[in-house]
Amino acid sequence: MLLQSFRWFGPKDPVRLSDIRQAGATGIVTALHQIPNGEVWPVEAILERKTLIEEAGLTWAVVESVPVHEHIKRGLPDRGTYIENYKTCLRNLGACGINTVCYNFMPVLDWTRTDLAYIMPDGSEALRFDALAFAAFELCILKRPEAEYTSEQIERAEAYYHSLTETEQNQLTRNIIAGLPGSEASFTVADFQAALDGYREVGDAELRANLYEFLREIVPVAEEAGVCLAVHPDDPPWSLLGLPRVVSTEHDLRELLEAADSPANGLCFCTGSLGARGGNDLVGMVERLGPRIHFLHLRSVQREGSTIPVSFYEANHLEGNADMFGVMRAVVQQMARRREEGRADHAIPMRPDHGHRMLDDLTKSGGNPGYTAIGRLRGLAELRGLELGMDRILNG
Ligand code: CS2
Ligand code: MN
Repeated sequence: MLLQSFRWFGPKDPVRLSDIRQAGATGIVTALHQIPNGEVWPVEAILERKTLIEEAGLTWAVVESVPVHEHIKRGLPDRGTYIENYKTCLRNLGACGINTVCYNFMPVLDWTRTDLAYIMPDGSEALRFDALAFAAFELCILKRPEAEYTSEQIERAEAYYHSLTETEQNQLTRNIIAGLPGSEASFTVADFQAALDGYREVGDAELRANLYEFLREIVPVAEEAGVCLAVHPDDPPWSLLGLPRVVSTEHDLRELLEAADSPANGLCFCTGSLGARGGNDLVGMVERLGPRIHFLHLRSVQREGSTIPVSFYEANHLEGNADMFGVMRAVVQQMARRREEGRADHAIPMRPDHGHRMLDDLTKSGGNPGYTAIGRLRGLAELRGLELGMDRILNG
């Protein structure tokens, strides 16, 4: 069965470990967010966090994430120091018995949404990416000189921008650049443009080369340390603001796996991120790439069009565009195959990723958008039921 997990942002997270235990998860997904990107995670700090989790009757299943320093992504001359620090982190985590490490390779921005409180017909709140709002940010707030839009798109974006109050314009900016939960950076508009400028010389080919070089460096260390790497896909899975993105499609994932062909070089299969791109065949991807999936993020999005960039909102876990039944079938089959092969990692860690803000959580202030307790509890409960039914039907 899946190793049912919940993300926890550490002692400051308003969702407590005891809440997570009551939600029925046994695994914790967390990171030492207090340590700046690029620095080594000391063994003592790892053990301190691990003890906290175990004292609550849970296990630290996955590290999400050990962030990759921008100088590695940009391929700057001093990247060697950051790569060495990354290797030390992997060795330290492995020595503490933590065996799955998630990371992403998105330049500048981690996951991106324009609306963090999109009201659903049932009154709950979802996260949403609106392509028009994003264009308004790019054209009217950031005023990115090289932005590529047709004159009709520009007209619509400008009209949208002018329909917003000043508070709404500021909120849109904050939603995009102030850093969503789990992202390691937060910007002002001026810093943000400077961060984008850092990628002037880094296109698709360069970013791929930097990623594959990074993997060839760290995968042998991960193998030795007994750690499995799990790359999180781009969210949304297409280029934003002229930045390259190279972990968006099945082709990208295959190329990445081949760049360092070891079981330690694997995937965090996020159905929500990959599913925002209609061309990604989620079920087929689990069937074809399954042996290298080390971590699962299960959630669904509802797309509102078909041409990229498409608008979408985060749907309930069993609704929206993702064929969650088909994905779960392929996952349950993959785990059965692993048991037959005697693989130790047959219980794949899975978290319901995000959830809607609902019920009592609507009256609470603060908290991490997408990471309120009750919406994720609902997601986990639905996914757990789906898995149990699937497992009984397929495996008896
Ligand atoms: C997000 C990200 O969609 C997601 O899972 O919560 O923070 C994600 O965890 C990171 O990009 C992974 O490195
Ligand atoms: Mn995800």
